[in-house]
Amino acid sequence: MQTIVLATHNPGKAREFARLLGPAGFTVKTLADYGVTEGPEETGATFLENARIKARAAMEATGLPALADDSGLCVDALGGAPGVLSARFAPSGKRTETLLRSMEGRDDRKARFVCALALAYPAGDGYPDGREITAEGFCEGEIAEEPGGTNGFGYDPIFFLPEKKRTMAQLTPEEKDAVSHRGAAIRALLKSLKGT
Ligand code: ITT
Repeated sequence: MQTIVLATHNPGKAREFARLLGPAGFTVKTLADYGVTEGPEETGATFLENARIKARAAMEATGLPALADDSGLCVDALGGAPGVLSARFAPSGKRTETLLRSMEGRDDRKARFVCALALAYPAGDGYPDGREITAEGFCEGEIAEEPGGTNGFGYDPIFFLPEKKRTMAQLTPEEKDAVSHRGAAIRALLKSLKGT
């Protein structure tokens, strides 16, 4: 069993990682297990840059392989916003409402969830600076007219999946994992890990 620490303070993400990585043979620890309460500043311009910043900081703080996720919602009609600012563009508890308001009267409601993962290893095994494995996943959908469902977290209640005719928050956890950006990114990461 390989132990990895999840470089996230978001409990919604942590739940999804635990259920996706446990069966793949990982022992999953959290930053709280190591008393790390603060994340680094997310100064990257892309999801991938921010994931690498968070993974490296957690690996350095714990000495363990660390997996970070930087993710968000990109809305076509808003020029890709909120994008990397998804966690910061409005106060906590007001984000879905703020986004719905900025979509009022817009016909083009296309949007995608993006998830970038970075797994940073401590130095060793012939890698003096440590090594890093990255992966990305996407999920196409639309911004709903109003929130629906109580599963998941974050923007899930306003992310409508036309093929499922439901919002992400109306899917079961297993259904979300099968179609979500995070599920896709983890499957890609596990595939590259197998190849190393
Ligand atoms: P960490 O940096 O500690 O991991 P965070 O919540 O700050 O936690 P991000 O900077 O990656 O993480 O921001 C992601 C934002 O996108 C945040 O507002 C989430 O609620 C939202 N988001 C990401 N994945 C999502 C998902 O599967 N469903 C709904 N919203 C999601």
